Amino acid sequence: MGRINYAPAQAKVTDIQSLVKLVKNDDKIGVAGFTGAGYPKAFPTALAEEIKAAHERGEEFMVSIFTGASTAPDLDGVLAGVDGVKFRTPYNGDPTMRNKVNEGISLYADIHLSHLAQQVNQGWFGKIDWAVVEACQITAEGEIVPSTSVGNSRAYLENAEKIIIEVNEWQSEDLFGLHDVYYGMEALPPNRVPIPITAPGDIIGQRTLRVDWNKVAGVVVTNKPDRNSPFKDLDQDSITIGKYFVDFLLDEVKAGRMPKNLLPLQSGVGNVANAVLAGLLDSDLEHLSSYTEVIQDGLIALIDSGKMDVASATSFGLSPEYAQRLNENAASYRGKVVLRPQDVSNHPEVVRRIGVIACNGMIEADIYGNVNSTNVCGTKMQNGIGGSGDFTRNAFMSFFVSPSTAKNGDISAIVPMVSHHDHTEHDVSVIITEQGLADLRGLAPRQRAKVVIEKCAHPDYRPILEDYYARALKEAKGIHTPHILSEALSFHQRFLDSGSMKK
Ligand code: 0RQ
Repeated sequence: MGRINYAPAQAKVTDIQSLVKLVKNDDKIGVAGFTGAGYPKAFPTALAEEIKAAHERGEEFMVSIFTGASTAPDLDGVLAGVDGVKFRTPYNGDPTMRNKVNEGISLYADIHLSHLAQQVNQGWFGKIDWAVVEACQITAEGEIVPSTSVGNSRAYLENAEKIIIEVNEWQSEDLFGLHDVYYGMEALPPNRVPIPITAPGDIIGQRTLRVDWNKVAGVVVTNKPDRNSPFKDLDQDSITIGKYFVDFLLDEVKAGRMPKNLLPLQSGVGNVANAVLAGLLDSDLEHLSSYTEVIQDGLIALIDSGKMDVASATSFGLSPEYAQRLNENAASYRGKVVLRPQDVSNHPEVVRRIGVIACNGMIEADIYGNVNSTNVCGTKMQNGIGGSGDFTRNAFMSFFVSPSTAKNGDISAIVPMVSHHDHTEHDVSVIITEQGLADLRGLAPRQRAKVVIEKCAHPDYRPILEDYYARALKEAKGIHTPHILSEALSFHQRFLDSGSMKK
């Protein structure tokens, strides 16, 4: 099989420069791509050049970018770099785009990843002008074999007025067979039926994405790798956090509350969450499974070691070394890896039914167990909520992990009150830092405060947290959740004023 096996698709092969000339100021563009995997490689740079040239001529030219999740410097980075993005959703991890959002040049809607497809279908953002997707192959029937992610491509292909397909020869053709595209999500209440997944490996849809060829403006051939950033080396804190996580789960098995092969695992984005998986690799656990959003190196290592039977997600998010491993052996992951649209991979119904163990990174937690995953000091966007809410709220048990301090100890990850709420105390079962593990299950707020401060706070911050809590107990009018409101955000204010949360 070649890459483009459908005659009408061959007839539409063209160059990207002529296609980006069709894009207009204020267009809304739904692109493939998730965690730096499976995004279009040629379109964004060519569009950024058009935008730059228009700005040099004094013309207005900005677009709205809808994705699966984070992309790469050659998508978010280049478009943000020319001040080309008016509106961005649902998730970003790119530093240039982050700066434009925090400087107020780009608007950013931080949306639960499982929600966006339905919102697009419902027209919450108006009409979508373009879908730009990456394929590793176009089948003889004219359908798309996605590459290393599925994300929101199904929704963008269905809703967009015009379509551009990039066939990336760098991606392995053997990715065929790894995808499961479910077309049962369009039904609206009251006509919805259950998503028929009862185990992570269940296949419920088709292998390919459908395309209306009347809408296709052009097909472009590329040959470029995914972003594939390396993970940071495992540091001692991450290893310690991973060990707490695994030991806790082993105790649950011993207590008879969890099966010997645990329950399907979800592991969040980021270095710490990836490192936690390494803890499982060193354990005796077998026949593990994963129902998650991104397959990072840690999950591939578990599959390769034989400890994990199957992982369901919407995307890969690999280092260059692991991306090469996947590219050379993609066929060997059939039956072991399933990539789904993100409204299925992250769907609360499935997460609740199969009993996912969710483990996500955080910016900070407060002494009562509320978690901020997104806004540094309450106002500055880091990445976004991503899928952490989809999983946390519906998990069998939800963990949040972080080093106890950030920025060389000047920031405490445990604060009196979080400066932005993403995950409330009602949804957080366990918090882990390198200092220890706070098991919050079954505890009321005043019981929680003691455990969080004692187990998770860094010794440099423990005394000032204890002092705050003791005074809040005396001064607060109602002490169900004791707070001194005028002081609750004093750690953050001190950091902004002096560069450190320390007194
Ligand atoms: O900054 O990059 O400038 O050094 O945040 O922090 O400690 O390396 O941790 O990579 O695990 O990321 C919450 C951001 C943690 C991530 C977050 C700074 C820190 C560093 C990264 P530098 P670490 P991680 C989807 C799951 C939301 C989305 C999600 C995240 C940088 O986990 O984006 O969960 N989560 N998706 O210095 C100021 C603090 C800070 C701080 C950390 N308190 N104040 N800066 N940083 N804490 C579900 C899936 O299935 C994938």
